[in-house]
Amino acid sequence: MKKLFILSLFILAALSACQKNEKDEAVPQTNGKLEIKFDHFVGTERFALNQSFTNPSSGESFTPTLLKYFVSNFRLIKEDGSEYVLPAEQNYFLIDPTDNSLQKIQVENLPAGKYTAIEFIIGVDSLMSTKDVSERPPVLDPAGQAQDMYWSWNPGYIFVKFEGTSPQSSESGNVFKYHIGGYGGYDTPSINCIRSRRIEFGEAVMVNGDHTPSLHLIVDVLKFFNGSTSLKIAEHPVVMFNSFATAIADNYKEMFVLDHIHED
Ligand SMILES: [Cu+2]
Repeated sequence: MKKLFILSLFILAALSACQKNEKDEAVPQTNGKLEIKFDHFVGTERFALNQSFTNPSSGESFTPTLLKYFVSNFRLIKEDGSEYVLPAEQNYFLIDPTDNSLQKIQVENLPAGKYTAIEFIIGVDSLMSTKDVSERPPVLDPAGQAQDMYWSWNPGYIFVKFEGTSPQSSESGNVFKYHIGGYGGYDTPSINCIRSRRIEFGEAVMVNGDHTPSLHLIVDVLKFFNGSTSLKIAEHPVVMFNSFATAIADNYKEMFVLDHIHED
C-alpha cells in the first residue's frame, strides 16, 4: 500500500512536470539546425577498410578498400505535411565512412517546427548532373572534390563507389568493384540508378533556435549485397554501367535506417 502511494505520488509529480513544461514552453520561432549522422556497419560489426567481413547470407567474405557515396536533395517533412527543401547549392554531400568530417550533415536555417520525416536521394539528380560545371556546388566539381566520383567518358556521377577484395572474386587480384550511378548518358539512357529514401522519425521532432536534434542513421553495408536482389561477388565481381546496376541501387537504398534521435 505504501509502495502504491509513493508510486502514485511519483506519477502525479511526473504528470505535473510534463504539463508545466508544455504550458511554460514558449516555442521559439527562430530558425534551427538539424544534424544527420551516418554510422556505417556491416551487420552488427563496425564498418572498416582493410578488414575482412563475412556475409552470413551468401557465405562470401569481403575486405572493403573504398566506400564513398553521394546523398542529396534532402527535404524535411513537417507534422502538417508541408516540406522544407534545402537550397540547391547546399543540398549535395559526399559521405566517406573513413573521414570523420564526411559522415555528418548539418542542415542550417531550418524553419522552426515539428518534423516527422526526411527524404533524400542517394546519388545526384539528373538536373544537377546536366548543369554547366560552373553552376554545380564544389562537392560536385569533377576536377576537384568529385574527381574520383565522375565518369568522364559518359558524363555522370558515380553515386556509390564500393571496392575491395574477396576470395570469391575471379578478377585479377581478387578485386570487386561496384561503381553505380550515371545519368542517362548517350550510351545507355535506360539505366536509372537514382533512388530516394524516406525515413520516418516515428515521432514529431522539434526544431528551432533552442533545439538542434541529431538523427543517427545506421548504414548497413550488408544490405548492399542482401536486398531485393542477392548480389554475389562470385557472380558479379564488377558492376559499373550495366543493367544489373539498377538492382544494386535498389539494394543500397535499403542500407539507410534510422537508429535513434537525440532531441537536444
Ligand atoms: Cu546517437
